[in-house]
Amino acid sequence: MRWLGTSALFLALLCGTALAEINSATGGIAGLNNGTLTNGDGSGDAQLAVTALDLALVKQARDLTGAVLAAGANVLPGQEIYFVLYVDNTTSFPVADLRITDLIDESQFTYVSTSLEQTTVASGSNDAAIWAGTWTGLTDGVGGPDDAASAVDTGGPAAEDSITIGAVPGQANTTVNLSGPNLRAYRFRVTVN
Ligand SMILES: [Ca+2]
Ligand SMILES: [Ca+2]
Repeated sequence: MRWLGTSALFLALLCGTALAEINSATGGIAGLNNGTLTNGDGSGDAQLAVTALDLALVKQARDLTGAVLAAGANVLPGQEIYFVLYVDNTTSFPVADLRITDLIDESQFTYVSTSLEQTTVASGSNDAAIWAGTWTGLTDGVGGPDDAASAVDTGGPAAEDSITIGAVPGQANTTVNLSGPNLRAYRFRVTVN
């Protein structure tokens, strides 16, 4: 028996600043008209400071029924669980070039091949509503003209361990944009080692 508390700590660490570079989401607000750039000489009617939209990335562990697993929940070797990653664009602006990277700790989990999926639901959707979304399959393969996500084996045990979504350098998929207000969720399955 394994305590998911170990995994939950792992998740928390992944979302912390120490390891933010391996589990992070970024996106820009598209379509802002910078008058300065439009006129090219600084005489435009507006000069906008464009800052990246601060998107919170949430990572959850769930059982196969979609129930969110709390820290301290028991999981058993051989049991399959889901990891869900989602970002909620609460604004009315589209987010352009969303990128997410998630590295699987292969000492604890083994990726289940071809289990990547995505859904888009209304901003503010709760855990149940996210799970009830219409999930569309994504391939493990990398790059256009494939789809928006991939899973790659970068070493260690012979299973995929690097999950990327969007145009992440080095494991680039098609560019991901997210209109607002919408919540985009991705999920994949792993087996507990
Ligand atoms: Ca793919
Ligand atoms: Ca591997």
